[in-house]
Formats: sequence, C-alpha cells, structure tokens
Amino acid sequence: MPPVPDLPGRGEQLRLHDTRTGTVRPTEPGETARMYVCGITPYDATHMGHAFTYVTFDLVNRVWRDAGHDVHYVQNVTDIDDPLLERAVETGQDWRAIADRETALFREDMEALNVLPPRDYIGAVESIPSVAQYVEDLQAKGAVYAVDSDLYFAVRDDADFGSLAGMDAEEMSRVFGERGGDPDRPGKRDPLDCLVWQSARPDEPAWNTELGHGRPGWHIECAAIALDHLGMGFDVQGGGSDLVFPHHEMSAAEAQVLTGETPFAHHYVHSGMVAWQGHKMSKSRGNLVFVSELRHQGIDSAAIRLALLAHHYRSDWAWTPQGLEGALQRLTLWRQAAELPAGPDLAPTLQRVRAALADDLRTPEALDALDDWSMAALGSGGSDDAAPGLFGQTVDALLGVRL
Ligand code: 5CA
Ligand code: ZN
Repeated sequence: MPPVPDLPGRGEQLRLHDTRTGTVRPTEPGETARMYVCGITPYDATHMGHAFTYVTFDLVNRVWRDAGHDVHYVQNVTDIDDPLLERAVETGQDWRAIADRETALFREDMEALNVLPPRDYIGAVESIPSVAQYVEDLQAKGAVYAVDSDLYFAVRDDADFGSLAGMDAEEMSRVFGERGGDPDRPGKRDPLDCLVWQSARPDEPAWNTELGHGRPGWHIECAAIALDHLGMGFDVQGGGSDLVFPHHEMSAAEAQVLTGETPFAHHYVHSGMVAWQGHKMSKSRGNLVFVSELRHQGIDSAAIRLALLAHHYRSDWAWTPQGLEGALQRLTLWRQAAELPAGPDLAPTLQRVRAALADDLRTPEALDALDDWSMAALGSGGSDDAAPGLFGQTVDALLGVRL
C-alpha cells in the first residue's frame, strides 16, 4: 500500500450513480466502507479499458478515505475461465502459466498507476471449495437443477431478477448470448438460467468437489468471493458497463437467493467503455493499447493516469495519442507549479476538487480547478505565501497522481 498523504480538513460524503435506480445517490458507508470490484480474466493484461475501470474505483477508495472512512476493498481474479483455456490451446502454453504471468503484469501496472491495492485479492481457483458449498446451499433451496451433468441456477427464484439492468426479456436473452451465456441450450427451464457448475470436459482442468468433477460458472465466483469477504449489503459493486448484464445481475440474484436477504450491494457502479480503432477495446477483438507497452516506451505512468482522469468515468470514449499528449502537458504544468517555493492559497481549490469528486467523481472539473491554481501560481511567480507541498499532496491523495 503506497502512502496516501493526509490533507487538511475532511472530504464530502461521496455521491455515486447507481445503475439499478439510474440516479446519483449518496453512498452511506459505516466506519469501514465495503467495495467489491470485478477483476481481470488474466489472459492479456492490462489495456486502457481495464486501467480506466480500476482508476475509477481507486477514486472511490480515495474519496472515501478523505471523508474519514477505512475501506475494505475486495477484488477477484478470474484465473480459470473459457477465454483463458482457449488462449492456452491457441498458444500451446499452460493456462496456469498464462494466468500467473498476466496477473503479475496487471499488479505491476496497477502499482505504476498508483492504484491502491485491494485488501483481499482472491482467485477463482482458490475459491472453488467455497463456490461448491454455495452451490450446494442453492441446491438445498431448490434453486439449482441439472442439465445433463451441468448445474444451473434458476434466476427467477430471485424476485428482483432483472431490476439491475432494466432490460426486457428479449434484450436480456440477446445480451446473455453475446456475453458468455447459453440461452438456447435445450433442457434449461428459463433461457436466462446460468451455469453454476460445469462438469469436467475432456482435456480441461477440473476439480473434485461434492458437486462432482468440474469447475465453477463465472457469476457464482464473484457472488461467493463477495459474500466470503464482505457479506451482504456492501456499499459498492463495481466494474465496467459491460458487466451490468448478465454478470452483476446474476451474481446479485445468486447471493440474494442464497442468503434470503437484499440487497447484495447498495450501489452498482459502472465505468464507461474505452474504445480504440473504432471499437470497444477488448481482448477478444485484439484492438488494445497496453499500459505496460507505454511504460516501456518511457511514458510516465502519472501521465497515463491523467489521460484517463480527463474523462468522466461514466462516459464511453476513445483512447487517442492527442489525449496522452494533453496529459503530458498538464503533468508538466502541474510539476512546474508544484516546484515553486509558494503559491496562492490552496484552500478554495482543495474545496473545488473535493466537491467535484464527491459529486459522482466529476474528474474533468477537478482537473480544471487544479489547472487554474497552477496557472495562477506560475503567473504570480510563486511569490504568494501558501504552504508549499500541499498542491502535490492534494493531487496525490485525491487523484493518485504523483508529481
Ligand atoms: N473477470 C471478469 C470480471 S469477474 C472480467 O470481466 N474480466 S475482464 O478482464 O474482461 O475485464 C476486467 C474489467 O475491465 C471489468 O470490470 C471490465 O468491465 C473492464 N473492462 C474491460 N474492457 C473495458 C473497456 N474497453 N473499457 C472499460 N472497461 C473495460
Ligand atoms: Zn466479477
């Protein structure tokens, strides 16, 4: 955990957009705020889309801390899943070697981007005993049935199913089919029912559990890890907007049926999609800009982070070389201002930055406020007598940008 500077005073209560209600509402954490963010599937790390998502939730973490909360942050890594096995077959490598290598690279990239690490970083593989137990519990409640030797969760057993994404049945079915689901498999009771345990296939890894020889479905993995480490009713469930349906809808439904409690999370928060070459950056399409590639070209990670922060987290946007160029210029401006022996009183700027971030993470306005201060500082030639160092501490603590 890198040190986070303490700032004078205290940040405001964080308000965030909640996908379920479609409104910006206050988060209401206890002393310890609880957040689960869906982690990577480690077969190719870390592109700018990933970076945008994890920097977004890093801001949530930082704004809560600035408001005086401790933060219990949990993230998974989907270290067993179809795309990883497909990549292993394509490249002739062992799936575990790919997962280990890409997970290590992801962690290195996150460190370079000054993303505060989760308190619990949990793999799908290490969670298999727990997943198996939850599937048994769902079975005992009659919410699981077999199709051949695979096990499915009956999504309609959760009265709230569908309330997160707010899609009609036809759209749910289409999106489910596009994002790893199998709406057309014969023998399912409802096309939207999702796999919770897949029996062993030839030449695929499998584990022995009470459910037989096989491996877990995707959604139950995140439900299990969140329940084990945070419990029900945690503050924020996060990820990119491509996870709203089916992933977050399904995980919440499973957890709600398992425990008989609602809600799984108080806020469902989703970052926009980063595009490149006209399409959402995705491993499956292969249109990627990697954090590590830019780092190896000698690009300062603080500039990469600033390029991401220039976009509000809920907008979809395209990565461009011009965006990075603008971020490098901003970094230079801020560094020059921070090096002056003194500058204008920072208190009004700190207040503006805190207000912008607390209001659904309006980063573009926070950056504007810091630009204004920097230009004023450079304009006055550093002759004012405010505390030097506070500007750099503010930028580091609240935005994670190290000058
Ligand atoms: N392992 C699952 C979640 S349990 C998964 O979705 N992995 S992932 O590697 O595909 O994506 C990791 C995170 O990055 C997810 O939150 C996803 O929503 C986000 N993400 C993926 N592509 C983009 C993109 N182009 N723009 C913004 N965020 C993205
Ligand atoms: Zn997940």
